[in-house]
Amino acid sequence: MKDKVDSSRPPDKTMTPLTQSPAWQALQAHRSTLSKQPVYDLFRQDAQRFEQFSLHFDDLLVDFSKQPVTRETLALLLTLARQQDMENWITRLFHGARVNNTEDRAALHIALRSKEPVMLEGENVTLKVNAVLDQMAAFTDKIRSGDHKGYDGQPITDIVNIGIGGSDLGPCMVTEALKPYQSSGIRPHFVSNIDGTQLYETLQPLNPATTLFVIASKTFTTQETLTNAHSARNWFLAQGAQEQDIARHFVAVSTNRAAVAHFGIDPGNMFEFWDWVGGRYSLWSAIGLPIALAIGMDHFRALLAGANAMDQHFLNTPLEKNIPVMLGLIAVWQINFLGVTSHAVLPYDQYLHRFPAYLQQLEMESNGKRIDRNGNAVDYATGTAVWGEPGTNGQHAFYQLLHQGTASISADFLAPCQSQHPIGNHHPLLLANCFAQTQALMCGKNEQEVRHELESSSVSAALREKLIPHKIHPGNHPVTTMLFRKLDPATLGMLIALYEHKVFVQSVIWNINPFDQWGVELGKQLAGKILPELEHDQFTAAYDGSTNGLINFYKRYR
Ligand code: G6Q
Repeated sequence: MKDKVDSSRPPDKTMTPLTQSPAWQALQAHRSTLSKQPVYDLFRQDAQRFEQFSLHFDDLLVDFSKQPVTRETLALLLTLARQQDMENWITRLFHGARVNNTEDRAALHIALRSKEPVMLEGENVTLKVNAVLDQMAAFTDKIRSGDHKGYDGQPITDIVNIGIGGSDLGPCMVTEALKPYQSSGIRPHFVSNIDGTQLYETLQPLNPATTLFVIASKTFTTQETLTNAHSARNWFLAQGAQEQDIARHFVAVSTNRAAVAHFGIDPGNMFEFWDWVGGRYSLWSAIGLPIALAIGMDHFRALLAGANAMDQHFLNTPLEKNIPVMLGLIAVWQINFLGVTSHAVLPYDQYLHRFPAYLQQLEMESNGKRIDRNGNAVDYATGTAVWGEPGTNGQHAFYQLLHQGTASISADFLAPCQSQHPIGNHHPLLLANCFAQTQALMCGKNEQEVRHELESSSVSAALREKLIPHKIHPGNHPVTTMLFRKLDPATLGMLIALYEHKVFVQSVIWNINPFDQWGVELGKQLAGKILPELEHDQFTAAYDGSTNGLINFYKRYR
């Protein structure tokens, strides 16, 4: 068994500098005083609590007044942030320092949406960024206007993005979220899974003569993507297209020009990005090509502008008014001091239905680390499981666990004030549910309230006493609510950048590198080792007992 991380254990000489530090210890002591106070009581004590514990930026409101925090908690968290040199880390991120220390490179996604020149080791990378944006604009215009014709002279009607992880989740989430902005009639599709079922189901209704494939892979070596890309090409040729038609129907997005050429795509049909763009931070780069093809370049640039506005807020706002900083610090409070192990993302906007999956990667791949920047094991939690579904669906499924389960779960509720489709009273009903859930999670329902409710019902006295414990809701769950005017490209860009920076803030507190992903690399190696074993019919005894058993069962029944 691996050592368990326990942030609540008493001080001893094996503790890391972080958990030994005065700021951490002060928060530890503060926790024991606060845990007895229900959050709704804090509203009674402080009439200004909502104003004091919420932040505005443009048309975005972030309300963390329902979080179990006091002014003292925030002051102690800000002391922790200063102790961990937060301002300096933010500056280093924006100035192209090699913050990704294990891969010895910068993480300069902010340059992809910057209006000002961004320097990386003496080079103005904004020039390269703008050149690729111009290339994307020209191509997008040709496809959307119908000027680019497929091999039989018809315009393109369908785009299939083939990529996985960071080369799929961001573009797919944004394309879904901004569906109302898709005006050209071009239909986007996303294939990520190596399971042939996804490729089959996607291609089956498509006409190869009007389909454009975007092969998206930073490395252009990823097994899933290359396998899907080869099969897509075989399908394309098997349907009657010729080798020379590939140039009109396949483009690549990558950092690896040689591998793109080797696959058979003319590097002239390649959209470049760079090693200082991490996969899960890449939707702003050429990896966003399917977004631009779906919604047009003006909307794509509005998405970038929204992200840039949040970047400027993050870089220039004092820590106590800085939304990503405050949300990151509150997450640290929940995870390291309140024992939260799981985080629900609950968008009350159907267009955000892929947002939880996107954030799952952003948060869990970035901060799912157990070794700090100095190579030492941590003795504190560095993240939670992230999951979620759009409201109100989740209310009829897993919210029960949030309200009355034993697990300690935090939640972000997100909702637009304006619906893209204001049908009847759907939107007020949707938001009534959103507000009611955040209220119930904070206030709960105590014994007195349950008793009162049952007394005014027809339930017998005997049954009433039996039911009371089952109907009590403890409340005091850590909830943040984000409201915004409407889910438009700029607002979405702002929201995504907010979460990117929140994840970075947490990593600074935890002294970990959020920009590498050695666990993902391990997965890429392992499948390659087993594959040769599946290419013959002899039973194997080469692995552990379970793995042998699984392989041999498969061989028997395939
Ligand atoms: C993201 C990760 C990972 C990556 C995929 C696809 O930050 O590194 O999700 O995006 O493994 O990699 P390629 O783009 O290189 O195919």
